[in-house]
Order: sequence, then structure tokens, then C-alpha cells
Amino acid sequence: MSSRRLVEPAAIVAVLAALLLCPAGGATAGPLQDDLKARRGRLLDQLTPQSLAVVWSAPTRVYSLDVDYEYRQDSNLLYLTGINQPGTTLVLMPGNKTQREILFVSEPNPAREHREGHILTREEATAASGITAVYYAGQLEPFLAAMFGHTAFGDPKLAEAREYQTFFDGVAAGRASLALPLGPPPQPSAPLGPAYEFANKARDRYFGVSVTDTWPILSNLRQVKTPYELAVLDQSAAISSDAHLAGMRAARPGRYEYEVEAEIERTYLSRGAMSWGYPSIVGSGPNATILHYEASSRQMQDGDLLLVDAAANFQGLTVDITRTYPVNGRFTDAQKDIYHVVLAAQEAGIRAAKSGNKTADITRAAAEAVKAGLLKLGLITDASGDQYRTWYTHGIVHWIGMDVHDVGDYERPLAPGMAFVIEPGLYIRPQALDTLPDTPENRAFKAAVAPAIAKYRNIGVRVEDSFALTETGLKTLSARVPKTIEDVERTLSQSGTR
Ligand SMILES: [Mn+2]
Repeated sequence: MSSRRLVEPAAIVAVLAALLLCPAGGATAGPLQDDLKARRGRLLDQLTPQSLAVVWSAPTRVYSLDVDYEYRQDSNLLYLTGINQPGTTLVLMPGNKTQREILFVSEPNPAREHREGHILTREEATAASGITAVYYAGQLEPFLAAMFGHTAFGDPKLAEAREYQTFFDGVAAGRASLALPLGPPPQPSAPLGPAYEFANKARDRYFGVSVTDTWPILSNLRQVKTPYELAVLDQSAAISSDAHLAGMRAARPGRYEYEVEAEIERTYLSRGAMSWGYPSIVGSGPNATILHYEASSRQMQDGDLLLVDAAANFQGLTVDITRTYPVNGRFTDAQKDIYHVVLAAQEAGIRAAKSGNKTADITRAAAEAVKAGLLKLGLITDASGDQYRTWYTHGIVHWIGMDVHDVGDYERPLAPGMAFVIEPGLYIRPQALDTLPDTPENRAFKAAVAPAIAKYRNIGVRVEDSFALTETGLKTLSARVPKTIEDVERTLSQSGTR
């Protein structure tokens, strides 16, 4: 890491500011709306002409009693409309003459707006989404009833122009398709969600309509980021990278994990990322071996490693970054041993992250490096089997985007526009051995690794970077966060009174 590490990428920020940021008070027509239109166009292209597709917004969710959680929009609806407001529904009808995209938004409600804030007007919804046909939410039911009942809806001119005739013909011929983002079915007793509920109701009420699943289409679309999305993702990564650097400056023996978390999340908010992409993981000492440690309540001790896994949600896009570093500024030899194996695994994974390869190639390359490293450290005795999984316990590649573990097909070969992480980790939890069945082989394994366990116990290391594959190769979105032992120690030594 060079001394440029704290320099803002000012040129990039200026370009993005002009490209991305909407004026205060609301969105307007611009590059985002063009991109949203293109995203909807690609979905429309994959629907049969006699389809009616519906995408619902997420419900509000209760935190406790009369207080809600901060609103989190449904990712598919946000992807297609850019509208971060509950009570929004998108309808797409590829066979329509003029209005192939129809949006339903909440009615104005002065009393509610006094309590909760402004509700987009229909004009504002058009400006934000680029969709010109906007109705109020109360018209969704009459609209759907009209579509399935072959009757007029809205402006009489639409009926005159036989706007919906393709769909009506489809219903009459028994070939209409109700295209819903169903996704994998929920657990048998879990709530169904709007898509499954509506599918069931439609089956009960309407004949000549079959239900199809748009989830795989949407997942495949979201898997390949547009240039616009890649620009936002880059800016999201810049904020998260600075947050990690702020966390590194704050960490030291005697401070609490939550003080580091506070610096990280302060950075998000101060840079316009209005929330985290996932709850911050800030775990010191033995807590670094807990994959999703959330308490952040421990006082950090001299000699601890601190594992920080955190990233912001900026304009709906989230990267995923993890760093592990010594709170006193210097890795111990034992910590270095584990760290080197993790880094070697990530480097092997990065070499395999090429267009045409699959994520399984990354996984395999990293696992080979892990096995070789663990064997050398005496933490496994046999690199041919699954012993390494005692300490190497999770998958290391996932897509990133609107969801931190984003949708997308893991069998699809890597291609430009795909964004993902490579995140090997080793967690030397002595209790991991307790779960092994009591067999002669396992007894021998435990005895053989006992000296290494004594040396490495309670060390947890994960290193995670976010990447985008481009036409010219792999781009590391989180490259500014120091990663090698030298760079990490230099950064920590530069940050004051450690
Ligand atoms: Mn991750």
C-alpha cells in the first residue's frame, strides 16, 4: 500500500457525482432512468407477448410495537424501478400497444406524510423510474380484474386503441402467462410472500392463464452488471474501503469492538450511504472465529487479531470486504503463519478468476492452497481428504450487487460485468475437534494436531475482496484497503497512538 492510500480518487468521484447523483429532493430523468428502462427492456424481451408480469415492493416490517425497521425495498423492484417506497407495484405487459410498463404507487396522504415523510407523486414516480403510465395503488386490483376479464381500464382512448388486446387474446386462447418473481418456494409453514399468494389466488380465479417464474430471468439479468451499476458499485466500494481504513485507525488495545464499528458506520453515513449492506462483523480475539459475530461488545486486548467484515449499501449496491489485523499493530509469528495461508488461498483463487472459468475453479484453486498451507503448519495430517474443512468452514465465492449475497447462477461461466468476492478464512477453534466422531482415525488426527492447536488456538483470519470482471480482466474494487502483512502493519503504525 503506497502513501496514496488516503488520497480521494477525486477525478472518479467528480465524474460519478455528475453521472449518478440526483439533485436533493428527488430523482430526475437521467442516466439512472435510462439504465432502468434498459433493464426493464431486457426483462420484457424475455417474456412471451401474452404475458402480464408483476413485481411487488417489500412490505414494511415491525421492529417492535408501533416502530418499524428502516424500509428495505425488494431488490427486484428496486432493480427495475429505482423506487424505494413501500406500496409500489410494477406491471409489465410486452404485448401492449403503447404502455408496456405500468407502475402503481401509494396515494398521497397528508396525515401519513406529516408523520413519515413525503410520498412520491405520480409525476415524481415517472421522473424517478422513467415509467410514464403511473396509477395509484388502489387501482391495481381493478386493473388486474379488467385484464383477466377482458374489459377496459383507464383512459377510453386505450380501449379504442385495443391497448391490451394481445393479452386479452392470450387469456381467451388459454395461452396467457402470469409472470411472477416466485423464486424458490418458502419453507412449508413459512409465509408465502406476495408472488406465491397472488399465484394461488390467480389459479383459483382465472382460467386460461398459466403462472411462470420470472425469478431466474431477473437473477440472470442482475448477475451481469450494467456499466451504470458498475460505476455505482465502484463508488460503493470506495466508501466501504474508506470505512475499513477508518476502522483500522480506531482499533487499539483497550478500546471496544463497538468503537471500531462506530467509525466504520460513521464513514458510511458521512459519505451518503444511508445504511450498511449487512450488519457489521467486528470480532476481536476469539470472536474472530465466529463467522457472523454481531455483538461487538468486547474490549480488545494487546495481542488480539481483529476481524472486520463490513460494507455499505450505497444507492442500492453493496460490496463485501473483510480484513483481519492486529490491534497492537504487529502480527505475532503464529498469526502471520495463518494469515499467509489465507492470503495464498486468495491469491490462488484470484488467478483462477478469469472469463470462461466457473466459481468452482476459484474454490478449487483456493482449497488446494489451504490444504498445502495447513499441512505445513501441522493443522492437518492428510491433504487428500476433508480434514482441512475442520478449519476452513465456508464457501469463498458469492455474487455481490443489490444483495450482498446476490442472485445469480453459480454454474454460469464467469464473464465481463459479473461482480463477486473471494473470501477464504481459517478459524482455529479447538472446539471444532469435539464435533468429530470418535473413531481411531479422528483420535489419531487430534493427537497429531494437538501441538499446532496449542500454537494457533483461537486465531481467526478472513481476507475478502470484492471484484468485477471487465473486458480487460479482473478489477479489485477494494484494492485500497491494505492486505499484505507489510501494508497492514505500515498502515496501523501510521495511525497514531498505537
Ligand atoms: Mn462475503
